[in-house]
Parts: sequence; C-alpha cells; structure tokens
Amino acid sequence: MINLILFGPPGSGKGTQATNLVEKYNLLHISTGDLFRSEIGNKTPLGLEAKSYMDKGALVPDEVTIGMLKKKVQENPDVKGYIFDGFPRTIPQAEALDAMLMANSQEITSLVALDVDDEEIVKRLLNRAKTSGRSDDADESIIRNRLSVYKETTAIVAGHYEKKDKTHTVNGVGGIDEVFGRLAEVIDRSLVA
Ligand code: B4P
Repeated sequence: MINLILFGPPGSGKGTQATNLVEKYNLLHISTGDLFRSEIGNKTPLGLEAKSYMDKGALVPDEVTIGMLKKKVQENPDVKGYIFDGFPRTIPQAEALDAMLMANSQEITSLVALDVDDEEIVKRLLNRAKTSGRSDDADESIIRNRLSVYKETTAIVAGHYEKKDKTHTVNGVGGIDEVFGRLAEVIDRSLVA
C-alpha cells in the first residue's frame, strides 16, 4: 500500500496537486478540509462546529478531526493507498494516523511538503476567494492567522516524519505542471527506496 501525506501551508497547492496525483498513482484522496466543507454544506452538527473554527482560520479540534478521518478510511478499505491532504496538522493527529496504519501493519510511505512563501500564498488565496466563496480566503488577516497556525502548530509534523526519514520538500512555486513534475519525481524515488 502507498500512504502519502501531502503537506504544506494553506494555499501551497495541496488540493490542486492531489487531484493530479490521484490520477497518476490511483490512490484515494482524503482532504480533511473538503470533508469539513461537505459537512458544512449539509448543515450537520459536525459541520456547524467545524465552521466556527474554520471561519477564524483556526484548526478544528483534534478529536473531531481524527474521528472524521478514521471514519473515511474505514469506509474505504479496498484501495491501493491514500493521499492524506491537509492531515495530519498536529502531532496528536500524526500519532493517531501512525497508530491507525500500524493496526493494519501499514505505515506512511512519504510526506511531501510544498514550499511556498507567505506573500505568494496571500496572493493565491485572495485570488481564489473571488470564485470559491470561502470566507477563510476572503480576508487577509484570516489568511495570515492560518499561516501563523501553520508555523506554530503544523510545521513540526514534518519533523515528526523527518525522524523516520520520510519527509521530502519540493519547491511549490511555478506552474502547476512544473510543481507536479517535482512531486512525482520525489514520490517515485520514495516508492523504490
Ligand atoms: P484546507 O481545505 O486544507 O485548505 P487549504 O490549506 O487552504 O487548501 P489547499 O492548500 O489544499 O489549497 P490549494 O493550495 O490547492 O483547510 C481549510 C481549513 O479546514 C483549515 O484552515 C482548518 O480550519 C480546517 N482543517 C482542515 N484540515 C484540518 C485538520 N487536519 N485539523 C484541523 N483543522 C483542519 O489552492 C490554493 C490556491 O492556489 C488555489 O486557488 C489554486 O488554484 C492556487 N494554486 C495552486 N497551485 C498553484 C501554482 N502552482 N501556482 C499558482 N497558483 C496555484
């Protein structure tokens, strides 16, 4: 099984690249952000709770996020592997993911991080806000809060997998196809390692 984590700050291109990676590697794409937005769209209690955090650019609490992720994995056991997009974002989430995979004699194959500078991210997300209708993209101070949360709480997750020699970083600035080529090269190398 192939278990990839697509990592990087908000707006670094994770969702964009996951779509292409799914085609190439035939994996199930699980985006916790997309799962939350679907719950919000369906006005479920989980969605209402998640929205109160997402609108501020804060992380949704771990127990809610981990429970939702596990459910999605358990509903899809017969796949070649997973692309985890936007998960894990905290050390407890990473530990829960490792434990869940280990219970099935699996592990993370590789964490691939997209490196993009803050100003490029702010530009991309404000631009996406024009069509996405996402309130967390429309306000620069909320975007900057998301970037601070990433630096303070999420970035250390890359270090967690670095200790296991699983972390790889690629330059996320450039055309979408160009960035995809860089990702595929790193992933292909980690698959034969
Ligand atoms: P996400 O849905 O994961 O939001 P994101 O990080 O903004 O999306 P992504 O990074 O995939 O967007 P992309 O770069 O592809 O999370 C939203 C919120 O949900 C979080 O803030 C949090 O509140 C909550 N949440 C989610 N997961 C959680 C977890 N595990 N724990 C707790 N809370 C959680 O796209 C950005 C834009 O850039 C697009 O417009 C795209 O077209 C553009 N773009 C992409 N690649 C480009 C390129 N190469 N050049 C130019 N533009 C590019």
